[in-house]
Amino acid sequence: MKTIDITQKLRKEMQSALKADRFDHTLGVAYTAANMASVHDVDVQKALIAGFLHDCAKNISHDEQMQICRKYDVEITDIEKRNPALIHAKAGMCLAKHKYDIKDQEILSAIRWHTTGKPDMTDLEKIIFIADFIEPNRKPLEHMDEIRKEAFRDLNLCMLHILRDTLNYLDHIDKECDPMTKSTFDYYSNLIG
Ligand code: DGI
Ligand code: FE
Ligand code: FE
Repeated sequence: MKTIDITQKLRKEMQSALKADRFDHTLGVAYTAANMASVHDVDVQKALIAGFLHDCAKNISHDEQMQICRKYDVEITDIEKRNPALIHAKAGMCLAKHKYDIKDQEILSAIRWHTTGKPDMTDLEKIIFIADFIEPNRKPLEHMDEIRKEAFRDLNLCMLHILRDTLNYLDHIDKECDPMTKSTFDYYSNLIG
């Protein structure tokens, strides 16, 4: 199948798998990621595919998301059990691989890490993480104008900015921070200095 057919097929599959507002968000992420990819010399088709699939498990119940992870031997941490909104990244990677037949490890990894990030990400991983935050349907958070500009200028600086705001936000709403979110922040903080 040609790449254009694959992306159109995934788009249709997401339209039926997701609720209307989540599908709108998904389109926003896919097209934002594609534009960022062309600016940062990353494969545009991979960015589109990862964008379309990044939240593919989002409208499945948390119980079923856990079962999907168990089925494919992907471990769920205690913090994920306490904060099940985190699990859709791992469940999404499983579905991308086994249901939507994605073999590209870089795409699978971008889906896997789109919620917490991780230290030393590839440009594609950073693009999906950032596009998820800045896509046009997102509520305009504080610093959004600046973060949107950074997304097209400096991926590492943009990662740091988003992670700093996310840690502050989690603290503000008294939610437990995943150790990986904190490690990702520390990594980009040290990198930029
Ligand atoms: O799936 P989206 O809504 O598009 O965005 P996302 O994949 O970034 O997931 C957002 C959810 O994940 C939201 O409920 C906040 C939560 N989240 C992200 N990082 C952390 C976190 N929740 C906790 N408890 N700790 C984190 O470090
Ligand atoms: Fe998500
Ligand atoms: Fe998302």
